[in-house]
Amino acid sequence: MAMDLEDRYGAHNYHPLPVVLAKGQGVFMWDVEGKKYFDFLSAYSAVNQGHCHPKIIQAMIDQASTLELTSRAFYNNVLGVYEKFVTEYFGYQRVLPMNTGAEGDETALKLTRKWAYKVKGIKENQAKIICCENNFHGRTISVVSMSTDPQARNDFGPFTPGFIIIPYNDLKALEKALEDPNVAGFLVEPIQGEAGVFVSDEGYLKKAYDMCKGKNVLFIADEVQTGIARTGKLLACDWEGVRPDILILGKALSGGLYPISAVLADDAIMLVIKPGEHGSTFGGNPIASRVAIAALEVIRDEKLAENAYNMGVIFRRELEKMKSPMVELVRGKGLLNAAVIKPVNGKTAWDVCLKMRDNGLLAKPTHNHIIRFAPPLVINEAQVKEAVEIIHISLKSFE
Ligand code: IF1
Repeated sequence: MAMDLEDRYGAHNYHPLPVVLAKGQGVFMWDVEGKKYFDFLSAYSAVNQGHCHPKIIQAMIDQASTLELTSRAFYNNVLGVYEKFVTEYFGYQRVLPMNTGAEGDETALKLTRKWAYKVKGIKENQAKIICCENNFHGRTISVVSMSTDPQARNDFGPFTPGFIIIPYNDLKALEKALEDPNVAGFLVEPIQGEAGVFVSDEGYLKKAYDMCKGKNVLFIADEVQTGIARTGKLLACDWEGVRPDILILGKALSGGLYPISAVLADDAIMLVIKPGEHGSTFGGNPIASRVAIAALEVIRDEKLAENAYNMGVIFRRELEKMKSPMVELVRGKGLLNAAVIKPVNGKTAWDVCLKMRDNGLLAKPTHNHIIRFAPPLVINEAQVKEAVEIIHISLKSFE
């Protein structure tokens, strides 16, 4: 019924796994028939704090019934409190609040270009931004202009110019691209999510950062998916002690309740944008502000970065112990993991996901042969082991 309705009345821009969900709590979701599942997608890492976290829900209810939206035409009594909180939390001087991750990336691109002209002294319309092959930064025209994925890009041209695309995890290519004096920024995902949880070599981010500094180029990190404790540190860049010049956050900044994104930077960068030059009706609204504070408090109070690290170690170890002929490789950091699936008897990652669904665990394939495993960060050891058992039984059924 729900599937028919979506199929009949919705645009066909998705191909969901056939399961109709009706309820979520912590690491679990339930379908319309009451069947319980482990959530191993976490809404693409938006639900790091677990489904329906009571503290975040309460913040939302309180604010929604007090003051929901003022627009930025006026001040409200919550936004400033959030701005102080979030900047101190991540160690930046300023924040620019938006809604979706793609908007966060767009904001970072605009900020970088403005900075190029106002501060770096690049000639009008000449600024370039380096990005990486197989990136995923969202769905807007400018963002897909950076994409190398035909599905994301094809037939959406003409594209926004001004991007240099280099291979990910390739410092030589970066060095060469940085020779262009019109380069203003380097935009990178610390771990490439859509590409199939592709973890860069140790030291890549730090060296890339240093190379950017050497050329007065902004290092811009898209931590929309990797940020907020997912990889076992608050930010994935923390693994290499890199502090991005511009930091983009989204998804779990709200714990999944609401689209909230943020761009963080210091004065010298952020203040190049003046009143009227950028914004959003809903960005930084009172509900979002309160929800984001609560969501970040939960991350800190429940030590979710630490838990993500510990549970990730156990998860990868247990998955590798299975020695399934269908699992070619397990990779990831913290609780952002993927298994590369080798088809057996014509059965692909999609079939494995259907089988896992039948056995009570929800995950989604990416690129036909990779399954992403990213449960909410509140998962405990017994639950990790139970989930791995479900994965094990599911894989075994194809042998
Ligand atoms: C979809 C993947 C995940 C992102 C990074 C920005 C955005 C995303 C690093 C844009 C969004 C999503 C959106 C989701 C699928 C998804 C995804 F499979 F494509 F790769 F998470 F892994 N930067 N990622 O990962 O954020 O505008 O969507 O809020 O359905 O398109 P958004």
